[in-house]
Amino acid sequence: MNFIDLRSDTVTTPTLAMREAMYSAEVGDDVYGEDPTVNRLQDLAAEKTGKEAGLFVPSGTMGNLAAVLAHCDRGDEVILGDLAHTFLFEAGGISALGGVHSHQVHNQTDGTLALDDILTAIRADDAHFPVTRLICLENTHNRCGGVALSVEYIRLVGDLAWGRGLRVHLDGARLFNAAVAQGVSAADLAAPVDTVTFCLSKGLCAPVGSVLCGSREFIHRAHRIRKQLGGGMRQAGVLAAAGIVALETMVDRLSEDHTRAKTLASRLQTLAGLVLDAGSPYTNMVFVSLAEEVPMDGRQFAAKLAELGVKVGVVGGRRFRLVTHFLIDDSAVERAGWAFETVLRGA
Ligand code: TLP
Repeated sequence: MNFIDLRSDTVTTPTLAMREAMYSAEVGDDVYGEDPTVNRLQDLAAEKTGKEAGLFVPSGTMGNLAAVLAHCDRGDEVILGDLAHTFLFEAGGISALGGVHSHQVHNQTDGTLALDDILTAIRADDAHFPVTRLICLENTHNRCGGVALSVEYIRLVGDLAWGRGLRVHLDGARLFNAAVAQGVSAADLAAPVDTVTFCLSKGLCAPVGSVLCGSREFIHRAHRIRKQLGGGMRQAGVLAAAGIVALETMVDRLSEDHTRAKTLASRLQTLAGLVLDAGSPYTNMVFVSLAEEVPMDGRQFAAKLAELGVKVGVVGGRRFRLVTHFLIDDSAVERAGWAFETVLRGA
């Protein structure tokens, strides 16, 4: 069956232009720093985020991990949201591999951390406490519905941190969705932070990879950590070539995914038995739950949808995440709406 896969934008596949670029990519050994295509991608990523340098890494998880490890020593503390991807879904890597202590602050529904909560979380200089070193933000915020953080808010956090000698890392897995949704540049969103990771392999459709960007000195440190993590790649130019096409041609079209998410949400909102999250969607994610009267749990409902050719993410007992992306066109949105209606009718 030809599935309509709304589980994530990670399911996108490389475009024809990417495959052609991969085929003809000039490559070298990147562990020697000699892959010209990787170097070009890193320079382009740095330019797009307004930072001095970039480091190509295999995944967003490794980008965030390398960033936290490069910012912090063992026993240092990072302040991050209790719904942050780095806290929830990165296998505890910052503590398992870096000995970094996480201090979770309540994530507001708009993806922010309240400034007062951050201030309260910053440790005093006392031998009983770990040393607060870093604040992590996420943009767009995955578990807060794909909401985008504004330049103004990120600047407030940056000012707060820098005034106290702390650093800020931004998990910008979907940084370009945040930029396109708000009509600002990725560099605007990254200006108030020290470092940023963004992913090439989500809405931008590249097959593999993320880029960690920051100062030249920081990236030099992160480069050694990437090696420690086993992330040194050799002729990685075949992957970086797709990443360059992603950055050059796939950013502006993200607005189409945002529009289709709105269309899908409007359609689902008309169906009795579904409750849309307040405000959803902000970007390319629709969060919707089964109403109490529907006599099925999320997994059973999702299995019925799959029988009709539609895959969705189940996030919690009765809640779904539907992510629009390059492979979801207008007819896919239509068919997804039809599938929800059909399963509800049979429930
Ligand atoms: N998110 C994936 C899954 O892990 C849930 C998804 O389908 O959304 N930061 C954020 C905000 C992310 O959403 C993700 C991936 C990552 C980091 C990690 O990226 P990868 O999967 O490349 O390690």
